[in-house]
Amino acid sequence: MIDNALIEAENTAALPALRADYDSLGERLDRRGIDIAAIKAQVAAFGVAVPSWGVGTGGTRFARFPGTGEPRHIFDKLDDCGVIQQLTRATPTVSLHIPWDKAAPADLLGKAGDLGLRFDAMNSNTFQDQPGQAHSYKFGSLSHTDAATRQQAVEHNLECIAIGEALGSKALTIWIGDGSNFPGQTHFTRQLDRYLDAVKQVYAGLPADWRLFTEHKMYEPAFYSTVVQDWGSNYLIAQELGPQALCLVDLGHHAPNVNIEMIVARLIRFGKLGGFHFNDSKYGDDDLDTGSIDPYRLFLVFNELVDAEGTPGFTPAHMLDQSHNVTDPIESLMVSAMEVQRAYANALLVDRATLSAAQDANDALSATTTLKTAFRTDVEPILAMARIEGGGAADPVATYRRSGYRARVAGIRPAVSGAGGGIV
Ligand code: LRH
Ligand code: MN
Ligand code: MN
Repeated sequence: MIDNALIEAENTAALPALRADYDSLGERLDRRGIDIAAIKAQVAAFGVAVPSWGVGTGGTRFARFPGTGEPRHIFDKLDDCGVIQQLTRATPTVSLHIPWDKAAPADLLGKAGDLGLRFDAMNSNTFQDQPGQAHSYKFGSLSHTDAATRQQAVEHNLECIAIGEALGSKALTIWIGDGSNFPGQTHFTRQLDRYLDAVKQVYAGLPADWRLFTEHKMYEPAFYSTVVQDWGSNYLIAQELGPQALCLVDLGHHAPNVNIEMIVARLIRFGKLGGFHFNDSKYGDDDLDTGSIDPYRLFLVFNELVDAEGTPGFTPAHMLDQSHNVTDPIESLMVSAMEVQRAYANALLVDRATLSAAQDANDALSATTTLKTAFRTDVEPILAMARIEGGGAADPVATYRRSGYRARVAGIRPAVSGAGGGIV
């Protein structure tokens, strides 16, 4: 972890300028009828889960170029997640991927407890074969033509639930790569029926207070058709499964130019929005840092979420899902978590009465300007003040760099080879 004395020293140096910026922003928001302290409290209470797989350097199917001090196993990963939370105070939970993160639950709980972390949704993995596995997922998992392969995938998901129960998790996210690469390779309907039959067996194993998130993705690794390819199929699946099944929206899993914020609004309207995998993309499932390409889109998603706040039973899960190839993953994840918080804070500033009136009066210009006014407000002083008051750092990346954490762990964690490709 980072030395708290360093955090305090850096914060003390930053505080006079930050206080002036915060007060000035407070005055300006006050003129708009907004209480800055209330926004700060909402930001402070907001958290986004770190994906355990995000703290290692990612890779593409062409190559992986590891950084120094790569985490060796889940306990190193949790250490890195602990640093992210310590400095940002925006990431109190970690989302695990099984079997990548398999370890004795008591050890995982003990480590997380030491770091002040808890566990968010569990993720199953039936898109890769594991050593010693009886049946291959080359031609699918939960939708495979072979019943024994489907059964193996069902049992893996049930095992993920069992591990999650021991860890205090309350949700399972299922993403499958099942699909086809050639027209005619699979029968669309029979393949979906097999998937539904298998996923119903997983659903039947859910504890009463758990949720099942099904995650859609348009393509990749299947390049002609994918079983759970879009939000429409995902919605129909969740509907058929039952009330504990909800749809997970990964921002990178849509066709180019798709109106994601409108999908979010639709899923909210029908009570089926389960949560998010935040990231950003330019072309496909690029897994780039959240808000790095299109921060306005992220804001528009949060505009829908804030609009729906207070709807009974509306508690979407917020998780990051990114792959870091050219940055220090800890830095990327810290900045991304803060981008998510920023989008939330900006969305809280939307003057909803003015927006509604403009919508009802068909005043398109005034409506869109109302959103832009909120989006353009620099909320950084609110985020920084919430961080400092929560025990985090005014400038997490600067403090992290000064701490020498990466060099320190590089001394303990052996260098790894980048030979071969990587998927995440
Ligand atoms: C699939 C996905 C899914 C997986 C993760 C590693 O592209 O978004 O969430 O679990 O990547
Ligand atoms: Mn995802
Ligand atoms: Mn993805």
